[in-house]
Amino acid sequence: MLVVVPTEFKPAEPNSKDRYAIVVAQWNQLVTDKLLDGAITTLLGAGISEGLINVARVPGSWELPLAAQQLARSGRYAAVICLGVVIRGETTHDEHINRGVSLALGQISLECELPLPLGLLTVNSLEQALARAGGDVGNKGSECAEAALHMVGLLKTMP
Ligand code: DLZ
Repeated sequence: MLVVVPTEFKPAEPNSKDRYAIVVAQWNQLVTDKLLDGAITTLLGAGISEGLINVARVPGSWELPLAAQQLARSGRYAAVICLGVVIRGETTHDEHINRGVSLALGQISLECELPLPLGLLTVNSLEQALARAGGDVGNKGSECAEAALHMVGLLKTMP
């Protein structure tokens, strides 16, 4: 039997005054546009108005961290959602991009004390990417927006 009831931090409801940034890569735009749609739809569904959602398009996933860092440091945003798609090719470029971008975004998140959900699809094919952008495996852009809302709300309730 549970004798002690622990205090659990529950995410606060989304604040309709919070501003959200989305950085999205233009490489594989067929897919990243769907991720972007998913993220925006989820934020709108949570009561965040269109005017408080800012989008920055960068050339490729490699450029996500620099743009995300500038937005995060501005202090204007509750979270910066990062979206990109890296498809494995004949060389190991994908591994370098994936590792570098993931590490950099993680560092920015900790340094800026801001949620930076990682919506970087690291896939073997376009089919796998499409499946994760509104197909059989859901929409990772939408999931990132959910993660952003959750973390923003959770951090508000924690010391
Ligand atoms: C160069 C490159 C390659 C080969 N593949 C991808 C990819 O699959 N996904 C992606 O988002 N970006 C790719 N890029 C572009 C790099 O991210 C970057 O934009 C360029 O190297 C310029 O810095």
